[in-house]
Amino acid sequence: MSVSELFDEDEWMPAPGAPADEYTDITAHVSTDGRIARIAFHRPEVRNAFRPHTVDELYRALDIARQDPRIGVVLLTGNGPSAKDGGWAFCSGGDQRIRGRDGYRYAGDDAAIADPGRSGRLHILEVQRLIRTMPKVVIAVIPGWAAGGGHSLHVVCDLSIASAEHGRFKQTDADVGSFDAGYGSAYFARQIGQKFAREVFFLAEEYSAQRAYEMGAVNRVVPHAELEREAIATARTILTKSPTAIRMLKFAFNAVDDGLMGQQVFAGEATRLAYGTDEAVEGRDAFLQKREPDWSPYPWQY
Ligand code: S0N
Repeated sequence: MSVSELFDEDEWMPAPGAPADEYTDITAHVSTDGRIARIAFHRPEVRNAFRPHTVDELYRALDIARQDPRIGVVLLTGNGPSAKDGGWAFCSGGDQRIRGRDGYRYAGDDAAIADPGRSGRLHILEVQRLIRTMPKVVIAVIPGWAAGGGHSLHVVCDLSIASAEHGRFKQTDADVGSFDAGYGSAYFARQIGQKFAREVFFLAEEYSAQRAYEMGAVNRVVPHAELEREAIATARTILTKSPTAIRMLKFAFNAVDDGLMGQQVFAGEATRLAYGTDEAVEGRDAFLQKREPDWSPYPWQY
């Protein structure tokens, strides 16, 4: 398998700033016109479970996409299928083989083991916050299992599109003694309602893509072979919209659940817009020119 069975080589090129061969646990591409990013877990033999190194790479690739002004949509997916058994996964959460008492150990990563400050980090939560606060639309493209922390990642993405045949959902946190007490659970309940969300966590049962759609947990269910084509088409529709309107809408949707952090992010965008007005320029110029500002051209509008 080069990248993934669903990967269309004609659509993608390696992401700038991070050549594909620099990554081991993920792949990162941009569309040939540079406007869509495709970032994928690349550990299909463990259902795309993430270890700390995976999370480091994921954060880096997402942050590169965040800073690229041409990119408006990020597709987050999982490569597959597994060469071992043909199974498909979006992501099965934290790699349980290297979980330690203090979080996640850097198994096999000598530099990190030598740096105690890096051990035991649960920095997948930093990835969740990056997805939440990046002014781009992030779409979870789910070709197989979304389980545990992988389920939480799809929850925090702006949209979710799942494979009809292989898309599977299961929140196993309580089976393995972990609990995503933030976006993965409380925000999930905002999406699908308290009863459904508690059922998903407390029973840890398996749900098909169709059932997840009926609960309101995914936006679209499409034939497996069509999954990435549909995701690209969805991204292209979003790219026809006003970038400013989309970013303000994303932060408006977030703000009500994100407390002061949500208000801060939204207000930062409002300030950026205000800086573009003559009124704000007058305030800046008055200070620099050591004079009183002249607000007379700017009425107290109602
Ligand atoms: C995904 C499941 C349901 C798939 O079942 P299936 O298809 O029967 O495949 P398996 O035979 O079970 O798996 C195939 C091979 O892959 C290995 N594997 C699968 N998942 C993992 C994993 N998470 N870690 C390590 N290995 C994994 C299998 O062992 C098997 O290997 P072989 O072939 O060698 O036997 C099923 O696999 C499953 O239930 N997986 C475990 C899901 C899980 O419990 N994940 C962890 C949940 N917790 C977290 O993710 C916490 C993450 C976190 O860091 C966090 C911290 C604080 C706050 C929030 C979070 C958060 O994000 O949640």
